[in-house]
Amino acid sequence: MAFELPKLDYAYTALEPHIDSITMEIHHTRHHNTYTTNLNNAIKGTDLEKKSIEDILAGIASVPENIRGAVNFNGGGYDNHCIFWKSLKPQGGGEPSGPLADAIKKAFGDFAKFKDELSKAAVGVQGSGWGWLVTKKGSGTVSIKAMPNQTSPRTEGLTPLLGVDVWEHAYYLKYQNKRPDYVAAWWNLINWADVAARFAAAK
Ligand code: MN3
Repeated sequence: MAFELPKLDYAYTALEPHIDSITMEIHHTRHHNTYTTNLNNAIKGTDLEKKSIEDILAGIASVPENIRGAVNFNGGGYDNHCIFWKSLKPQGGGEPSGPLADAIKKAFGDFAKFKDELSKAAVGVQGSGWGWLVTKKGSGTVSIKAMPNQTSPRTEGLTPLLGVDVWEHAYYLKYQNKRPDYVAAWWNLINWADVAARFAAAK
């Protein structure tokens, strides 16, 4: 079964003014679509066609060498963006509650410190990449991880919970080179129920 570009749960205009509609449309219909197409092309005719994206990325070391780079990049790009759209919603933001809030407090002291650290990690990515809140399956704990390009935290045995895309295609039309402003605005869109569900599933 080929991987499919997921439909968004909201309109391209729905995340205005924090993320503009043209950026949303191009990001989804072109960038995410291209990762999806190129992932499918890379795994065509291989056993990977029968695997989930989670298993493919977690097992990246055993992917045949001739397609490993393409699978790492496009598979990561496919999965990262699936998580990205789901983790956002119109009128999102605020703070999480429940076990996720407790884990964040335990790891960072309080929510403000966590927000500051994830923002710094994302803004500090050199070139293109992502800032992530991750967990290790079964641990019940969370941490921050900056990843280059489209490399998924799953390739390092981690489960991604919440990620901010800091490729220029994610913000340049509206924010130009002001990545910190984009990251600050992104916090207003977080769908914490979605992030908490991902954390609960990994516990
Ligand atoms: Mn992107």
